[in-house]
Amino acid sequence: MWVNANLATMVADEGNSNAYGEIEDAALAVRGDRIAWIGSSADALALAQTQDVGVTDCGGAWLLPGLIDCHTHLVYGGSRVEEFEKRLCGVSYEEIARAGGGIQSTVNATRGATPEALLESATRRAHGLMAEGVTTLEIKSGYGLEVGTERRLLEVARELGRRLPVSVRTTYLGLHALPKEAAADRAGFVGQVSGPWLEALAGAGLIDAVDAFCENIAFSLAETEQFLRAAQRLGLPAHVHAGQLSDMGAAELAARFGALSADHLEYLSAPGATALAAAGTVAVLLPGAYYMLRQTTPPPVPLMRQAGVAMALATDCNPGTSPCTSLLLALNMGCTLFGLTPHEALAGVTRHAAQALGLQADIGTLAIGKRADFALYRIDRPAELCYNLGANPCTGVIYGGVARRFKN
Ligand code: DI6
Ligand code: FE
Repeated sequence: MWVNANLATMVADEGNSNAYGEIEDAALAVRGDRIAWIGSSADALALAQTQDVGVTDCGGAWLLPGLIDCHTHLVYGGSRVEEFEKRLCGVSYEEIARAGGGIQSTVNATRGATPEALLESATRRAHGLMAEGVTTLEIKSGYGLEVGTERRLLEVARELGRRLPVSVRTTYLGLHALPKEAAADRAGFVGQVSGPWLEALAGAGLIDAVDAFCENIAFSLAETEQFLRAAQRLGLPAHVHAGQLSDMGAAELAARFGALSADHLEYLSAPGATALAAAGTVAVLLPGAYYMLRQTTPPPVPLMRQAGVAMALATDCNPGTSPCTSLLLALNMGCTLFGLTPHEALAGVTRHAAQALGLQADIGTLAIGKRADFALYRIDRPAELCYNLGANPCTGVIYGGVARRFKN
């Protein structure tokens, strides 16, 4: 029993009078790995008199659902600090990518890395996220671009979920970039990704979903569709990197396949937004990449609001465009750069992030029956999680009902 807390349940309130689902002076009881009861602290203490329960005083902290980072490329080799320097000397992201730098340089470093080294660096990044209250993490492959290395990345991601108190969802980002050895045979590469490689990785139980980078510097609509169709035949849900640098209609394609999410969306038309809303596809906004690339066209948040698109926020943690291991920083940037309200931003790392992973029945809000993943913060009100710039007020993390870190 966790008493003397202020709850932000993040349960949707259409009337918006209590946008965070706030319950002050509240308590929450856990049985096994589930939330069993939510009520007032006074009722909880009375209940505790009659039953044999362990009581923990939260000291007036705010208690939120464990945060969910629903878009990361956490497992990779090497670093791209040199490219960062180049970009600041005036070379654009597209120019670097076309000259064989960018993603390809991380692919080389990743292919050369041992599983132990990949696990070690990914663990450090995961610890950064977890320190802020993240209890669920999506991890994409995509820096192998051949089946052996892609498998290694997915295995490392699964291993991370076994070793750390964090739930990991894996995504096979089969179409991320065309590797240099396939430069003369795009169709052959897309065929392998969509055929034998997908089947082998899915058969090994390594994939929860697939993803493709649909963009003029990456893969076309037709190529993306070929991959999504193959995934659909295997019953795998999809995410799509859509509208990061241009609007090619990737959002509409994602919606047509009933994708869990379409991600980035700096470039999105009104019909695209309508299609996402109708399909229940979540828009995952990634302000870290927008900021690092110094982009100037933010995603059309008012359009998405009007269309009724659910919006999530994530770090996009990757070495090239978002070396970010702070979901709290993404909250702040979602508000300051994209104009999200603090409530929208927080829903974006809880309820809507859960939906972006297809896990809304299990996590993302504080409600009876949901997994007992939650985080405690020393703050005065929920919006403070968006307001702070670089502070970490997280004082406790409870994962599956077990306190992994707690100080009251
Ligand atoms: N969009 C991105 O921002 C990252 N991948 C993607 O599809 C960039 C990945 C990289 O530059 O290493
Ligand atoms: Fe990404």
